[in-house]
Amino acid sequence: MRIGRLEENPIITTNHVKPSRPDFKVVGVFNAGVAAINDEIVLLLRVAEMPVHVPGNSIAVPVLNEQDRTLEIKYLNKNDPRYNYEDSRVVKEQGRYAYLTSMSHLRVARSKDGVRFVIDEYPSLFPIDAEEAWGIEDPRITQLGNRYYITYSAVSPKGVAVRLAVTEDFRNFERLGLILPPENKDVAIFPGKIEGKYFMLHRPVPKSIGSPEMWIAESPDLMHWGNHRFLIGLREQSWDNGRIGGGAVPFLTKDGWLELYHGADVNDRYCMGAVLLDREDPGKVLARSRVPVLMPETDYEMNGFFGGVVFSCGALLMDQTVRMYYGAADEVMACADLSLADIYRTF
Ligand code: MAN
Repeated sequence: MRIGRLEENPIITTNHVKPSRPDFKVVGVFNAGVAAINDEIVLLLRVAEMPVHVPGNSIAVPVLNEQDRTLEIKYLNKNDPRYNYEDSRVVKEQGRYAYLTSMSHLRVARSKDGVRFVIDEYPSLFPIDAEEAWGIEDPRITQLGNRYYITYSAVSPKGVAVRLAVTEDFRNFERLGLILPPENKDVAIFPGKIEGKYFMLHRPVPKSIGSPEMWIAESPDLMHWGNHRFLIGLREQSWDNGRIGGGAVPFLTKDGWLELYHGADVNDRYCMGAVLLDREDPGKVLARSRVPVLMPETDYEMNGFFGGVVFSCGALLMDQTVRMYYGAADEVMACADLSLADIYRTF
């Protein structure tokens, strides 16, 4: 097997995805969760959309109307001095997020070879209520028996919270509810109980004191989480000195749990790194990448909706190789095969 980025990259682009409504266009298909089911590889894609028709001098932002749960488009004046449009992902007002510029839903794509995907025509999970009014994002999929648990970011003016859903076939989904209040994201549940308990990685975003860093928590039932512990933090003068968070769902190797996490620097350049956690106590860190495992380099990683980003929500371990699916430049899906040996060399 050839190690490195797939030659077919990017494997899914916005042209491959049908908008959820005729007056919308797809601006990003990225940060997908991944699962192996029967003889197929399933990606649960984050699909970001924007209105097609935008009157001159304005920005159109899609939001879910909290009362009647229909989609509404708000028009903001580009010259309105209250708003700052410098970040393509968000509209800021006095330094805070006033709106997102796109709305995301989750959509299934299926493949026999893990490279060529057939994408569903319709959303699998679409924002449904006040806590999802600005969209749902960045799913991570954990298989437990024949059930696939999906954690995702529920974004609304109340903040970014974490919700849980479950499916057995990626056709019917059941929403189980909120597992972490705002602001938190980047949740990945470990694929199996450890010493009788479920574990998850999460990433709170402290507002007055502290930084966006990785924590770990335990649960008896996947819904109630406690015994929160700090896991790893930012490192000054490093590629991960801005914000870090869980990426792919951790998987077990003979050396312990391997987690591929994302780290951004203070200039919002997102790389992927690795952290090795103890098999019996995943709150114990055994090793961490000094240098990234993957950093934005190719054209599709450097240029796009938000350039300079590689961001994984899921990977599959195949013998000594890790097939990592990742969003590139917040716009397309890509894939890289990484050898365990190469990952360990970053420690
Ligand atoms: C960040 C980015 C965006 C995302 C918002 C809200 O700005 O990750 O892609 O839409 O947070 O979660």
